[in-house]
Amino acid sequence: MRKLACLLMISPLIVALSACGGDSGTRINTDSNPTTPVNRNIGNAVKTRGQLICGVSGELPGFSFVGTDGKYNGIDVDVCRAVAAALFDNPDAVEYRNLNAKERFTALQTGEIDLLSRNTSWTLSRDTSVGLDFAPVVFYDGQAIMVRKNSGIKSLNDLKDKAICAQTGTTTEQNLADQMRKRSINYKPVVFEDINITFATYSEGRCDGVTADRSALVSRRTTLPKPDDNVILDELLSSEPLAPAVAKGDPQWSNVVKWVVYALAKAEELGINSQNIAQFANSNDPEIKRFLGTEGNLGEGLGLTNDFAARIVKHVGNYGEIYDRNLGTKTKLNLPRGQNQLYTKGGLLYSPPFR
Ligand SMILES: N[C@@H](CCC(=O)N[C@@H](CS)C(=O)NCC(=O)O)C(=O)O
Repeated sequence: MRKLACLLMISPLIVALSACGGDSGTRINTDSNPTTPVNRNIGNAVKTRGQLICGVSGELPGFSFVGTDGKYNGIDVDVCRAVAAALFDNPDAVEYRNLNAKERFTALQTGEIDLLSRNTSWTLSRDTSVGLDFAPVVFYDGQAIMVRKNSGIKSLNDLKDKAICAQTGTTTEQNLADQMRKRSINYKPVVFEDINITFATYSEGRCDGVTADRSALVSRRTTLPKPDDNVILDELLSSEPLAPAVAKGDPQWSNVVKWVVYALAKAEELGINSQNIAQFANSNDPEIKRFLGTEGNLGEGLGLTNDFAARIVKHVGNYGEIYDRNLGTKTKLNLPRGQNQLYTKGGLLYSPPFR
């Protein structure tokens, strides 16, 4: 799957390639209406199969990675687990497929995967010409650059004529080109399809810097031989709202994934977590009753059981629990919540009403 496509080229050519778009080769519905619905019922197919097929990276600690126990973990993995919990009352009913940046959209469009939960930025063209339906953002991010501490590089301007490693098929590659063009800075892009080769090339000193989503740099820095010898520059090159996605054309399935993600934030807002959920079983609060499915029939509208949100929280936890165990201050990544805090605490996470 993960074929190396190393391109070490001079800047103008690679900028021209980037301008063609990191999503090339993945477009669907090239007719005049790219959003023509595809007649599918993915939710039913998943239920019949008894297992969700989830596309992840598998190469990013904190997001999706295979741990020493041989099991996948990470915030992206927990989104897959939450969907499986909602469908099957079993978070383990998931088969994971590792996908690099270039492969990910095709896998969704061809139906190889049911859900893409893989540090993917929501953009206009991915919504339209690539034919994706994004669920709510699970991690608000931005692009950054990592350099060696002893390099003396302090900003993008210091990267003039330097080699910068990046992964192809990403917004990363495009944003770097935009930012350098905006500043009229010449640089040498060194791009690969494979994340391990991207970071190994940087680590071997063949690139002066490596660029990716800031969270991915924090994540991959933990895998470098001497993490502390590397520094992530403060300057952000873009906004990267990372969200799960499904193939366009199946509103019911899209709604399922969307409301599973909202349920994670809503549970945190309501103060319901995996440890205390039992205490809410007899709650008199109508909002909590609807959320847990002890009253009303919100789940049925999604083709799920009315207790779908309770299943998610019971098995996977609320957003805060997921964040803390994968990315929080007690983990190697040690990422402060920042924008990924609930709106009630100054962040951007906000669930519409469960009503
Ligand atoms: N969020 C950006 C970048 C996503 C991306 O693929 N980043 C790379 C660079 S760290 C990555 O995660 N690769 C993992 C892999 O190929 O498995 C996008 O959606 O284009």
